[in-house]
Amino acid sequence: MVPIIEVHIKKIGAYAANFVLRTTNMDKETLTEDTYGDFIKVYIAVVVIFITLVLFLIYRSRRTSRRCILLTGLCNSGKTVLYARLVHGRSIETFTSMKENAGEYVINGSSLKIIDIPGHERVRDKFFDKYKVEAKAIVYVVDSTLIQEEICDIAEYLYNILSCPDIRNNNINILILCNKQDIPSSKNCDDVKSLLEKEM
Ligand SMILES: Nc1nc2c(ncn2[C@@H]2O[C@H](COP(=O)(O)OP(=O)(O)OP(=O)(O)O)[C@@H](O)[C@H]2O)c(=O)[nH]1
Ligand SMILES: [Mg+2]
Repeated sequence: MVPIIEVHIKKIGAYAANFVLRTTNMDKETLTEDTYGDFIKVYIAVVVIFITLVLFLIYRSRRTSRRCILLTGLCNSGKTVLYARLVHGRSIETFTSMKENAGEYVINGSSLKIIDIPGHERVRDKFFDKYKVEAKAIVYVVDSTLIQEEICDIAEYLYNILSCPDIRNNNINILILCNKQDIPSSKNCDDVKSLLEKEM
């Protein structure tokens, strides 16, 4: 971006020098039309540089403003319960989410935005795409009681997230949360890990 701007500025500098030389050598009659044309060109160049600069600053600020933790995972894995515990400090009764929940989680004086992305296949990609550019980290919530039955879908969705260029190119950390450990039939973290490794 910077070299492009430099080249533009150099071009404008050269153009302006040329413009001054030409105008001083010209008759008054020929001056007006050409001068006006030159002025328009310089004006357009300045506007283009300005727009490029503004777009660059917007792009950079979007890249640096990653402060969201995305809660992702299949339906019923426990994302909304986790969200309510983090943001509201309590458990709630939940229903299948069809839209995201967003709230602030304050820790050690600084705050993070928590986004609970619905797990339903029809809507999850839409919400993930909306928030992936703001993702600082991702929590991939797994229902440890259903890991064997759902391993195919769990691995596929995780693979899609891992291979998303926005996530891969920005080294976004992903935590795999083995949820529902209070249920006796749940698989422990080592089992979940090896099942996922085998499937992927
Ligand atoms: N025993 C147990 N149940 C849990 C736990 N976390 C969530 N649940 C239950 O799992 C069910 C689904 O939880 P949700 O938080 O709604 O799941 P979700 O991931 O938000 O699901 P979607 O909105 O469909 O994507 C609810 O009945 C919760 O009470 C847990 O740690 N232990
Ligand atoms: Mg939910």
